[in-house]
Amino acid sequence: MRFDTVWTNATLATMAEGGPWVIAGGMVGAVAGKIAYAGPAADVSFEADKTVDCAGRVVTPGLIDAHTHLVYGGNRAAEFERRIAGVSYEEIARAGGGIVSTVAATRAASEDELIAQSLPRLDALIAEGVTTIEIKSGYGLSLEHELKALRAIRALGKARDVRVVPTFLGAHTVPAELKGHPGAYIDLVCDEMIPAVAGSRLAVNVDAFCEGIGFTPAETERVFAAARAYGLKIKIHAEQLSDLNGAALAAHYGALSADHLEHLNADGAAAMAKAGTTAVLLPGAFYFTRETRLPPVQMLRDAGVRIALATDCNPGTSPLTSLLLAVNMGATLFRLTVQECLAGVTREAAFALGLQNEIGTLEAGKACDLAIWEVGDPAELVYRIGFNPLHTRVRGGR
Ligand code: DI6
Ligand code: FE
Repeated sequence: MRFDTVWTNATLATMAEGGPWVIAGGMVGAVAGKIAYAGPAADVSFEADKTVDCAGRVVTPGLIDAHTHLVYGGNRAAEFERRIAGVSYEEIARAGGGIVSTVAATRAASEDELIAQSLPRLDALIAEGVTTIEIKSGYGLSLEHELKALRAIRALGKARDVRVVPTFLGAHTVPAELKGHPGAYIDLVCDEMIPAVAGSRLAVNVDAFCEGIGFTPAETERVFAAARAYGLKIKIHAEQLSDLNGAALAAHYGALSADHLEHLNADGAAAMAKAGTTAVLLPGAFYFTRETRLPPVQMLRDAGVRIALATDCNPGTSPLTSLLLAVNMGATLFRLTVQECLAGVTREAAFALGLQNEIGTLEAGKACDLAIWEVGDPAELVYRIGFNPLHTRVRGGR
């Protein structure tokens, strides 16, 4: 075989379904930015323009953060101080703080300021081997400011060598100017924002916060119907604080993923399995809000639902810019296995974004997005806390 670049002497965690967990003495060969071969080195003879000796290091697919709200203005450190003194997230939200205060700061920021404030967060994730990131809007909540945030999201993908998957989350909360009129705001989301977002191709997915402090299932369904009409894919924030059967609703609309899910019931899990909707679990939000109700991991496994892990990077409930810490929390807090945790930020995260044919495993035909780690055993990536063993990040074969 002939490769542009080959990485030899690697310990591969290919994350391929049904494949071996670890291949010692492995190699990855790339042609034109894609993986042409990943597997035991002994099986192939090759020529390559460039050969990189991995010296036994672990090589995984580039990491995928499948749920973030990375683009926002300001921060909520002051609110955090009130919360640790005992005021609840829901109390703060109902009193006009919470998401709404980030909306004010996001509206006040120019597009360039939003980009500048968001880049350090993106860089922190990239420094840990993230090669694909989903980023949601949802702190603009008007046509003008949602489009501004989506343009900032697109600009981040140009400013750095990373694949950015943009999601429109207009239905995050009702903006202050329409307080008490959720129906009128949903009209705006469905009749003005979704057509504009789809027309400008600024987002590929539509998400909604289906919750007591967010939108009802009926309102959420209107958003999904509009998304479907405009050819946008669907995601949902569901069952985070209460069980409104949001995951089942989203599954009914063929959603890529349902996210959070602490309060998911068995019917919801069955509906997700049937629709192929991936569960995205967010241990950073669980931890930061001091939630005690665990997501029903065993129920998801039994139902055959794919489980992804993500940071949920957002200023209110998960100011987390370490996907490796989310991975560690997936194991320590949610009792996912080491293999489930690593699959959750690679293969299963790709499914959560509908990109399973392009990224997420080390298999021929996928993008050559790699993370090369200064560890000898992939379990070390899950085990450590607050340590970044990334050696090299490869995106598109470079
Ligand atoms: N669920 C969350 O955890 C975040 N958004 C959402 O829909 C919180 C957003 C915030 O508090 O700013
Ligand atoms: Fe979220």
